[in-house]
Amino acid sequence: MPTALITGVTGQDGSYLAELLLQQGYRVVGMVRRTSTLNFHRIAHIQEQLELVPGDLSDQVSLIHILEEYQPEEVYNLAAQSFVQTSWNQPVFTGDVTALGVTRVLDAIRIVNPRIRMYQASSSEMFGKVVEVPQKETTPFYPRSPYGVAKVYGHWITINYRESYNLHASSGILFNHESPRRGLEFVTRKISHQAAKIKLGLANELRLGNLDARRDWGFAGDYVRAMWLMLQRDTPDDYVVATGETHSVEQFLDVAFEHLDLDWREYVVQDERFMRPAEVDLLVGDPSKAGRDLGWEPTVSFAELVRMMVDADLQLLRDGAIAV
Ligand code: NAP
Ligand code: F7E
Repeated sequence: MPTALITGVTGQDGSYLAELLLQQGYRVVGMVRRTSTLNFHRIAHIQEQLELVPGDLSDQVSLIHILEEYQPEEVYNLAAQSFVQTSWNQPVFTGDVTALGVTRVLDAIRIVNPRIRMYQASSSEMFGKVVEVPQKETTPFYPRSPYGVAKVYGHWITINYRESYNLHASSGILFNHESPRRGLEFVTRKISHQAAKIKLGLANELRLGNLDARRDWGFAGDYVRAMWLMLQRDTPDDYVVATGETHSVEQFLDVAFEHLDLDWREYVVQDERFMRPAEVDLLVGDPSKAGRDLGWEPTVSFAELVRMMVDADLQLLRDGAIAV
């Protein structure tokens, strides 16, 4: 039975990837950081099948110890300070975890067992102020936030360790991917959750920033499959993972509110607090390399994704569960 280590197992992607690896027969070790309140809600349904181990991307020693103790064949580095807006408030912390954290993981692999295969969670935010449409693996980066800059560092240090030490390290340049497990601060979940509250009479407005931003939004459950496929290849490489379609925040609102027989224009209030110091206006990926080499393709359309999220939030609220 192969062993996989997931950093960021309590996050959106970590939970879907853990499910996938368990289905594939892996022993799944999840690294979790110590928090004063438990935050295992996304993995509660599979917690019994996981081995959770304390560690932190800012703590090199913890990474080395985990690799020595569990001897994984595969490491999926999903942990990061992943919220773009917060990266302006905490730029140094974001750099430490999201950028240098990658070096710590790579170096732990180099020291403990350089045969371990590693996945790095790169991001379409690296393209930022895009210089080419659609964006592909060869498109130059122009990050527009401390988060984007940190991810560019993580991307290049992964390539550097691959070339310097011959590590089997691959980066997935993943475009935005969402699900009912998305954090409430991201725009898609913020919309689906607040729209559901409005429908149920629990709220009467939705405060948002820039409605014109366009993103290539896919379903997280599809995207974790691409991560796994990358590590099954003989040769490590980098892949864009995207749907190839772009939609604006306004179009997301259209589908979400229409699904609830509501008109978002009656509820949405534009709020300066949610505008960013520098915006990424348009992202759309070209996933043809992932299709060709990995046989990967998305299975959930934009409209299906929006409706899935709205339905899940309606259910959550009707059940009286606390949204997290
Ligand atoms: P997420 O829901 O924010 O999860 C982030 C995970 O990282 C959480 O488990 C978090 O733990 C953990 N973490 C944060 N700081 C840590 C630290 N110092 N040490 C150890 N763990 C730490 O993010 P996601 O959406 O699943 O994304 C997964 C990865 O893909 C991230 O690296 C993200 O930047 C990247 N990415 C995401 C997207 C997307 O659209 N979702 C697209 C491209 C790339 P806590 O639960 O304790 O906070
Ligand atoms: O913003 C606009 C906002 O925070 C999307 C992360 O997973 O994907 C994610 O980063 C767009 C931006 O995601 C609000 O200005 C308008 O243009 O949902 P988001 P993101 O910044 O694209 C990438 C690929 C990652 O790698 C990241 O880890 O929506 N927007 N009004 C708003 N955004 C938020 N959050 N809140 C608003 O009220």
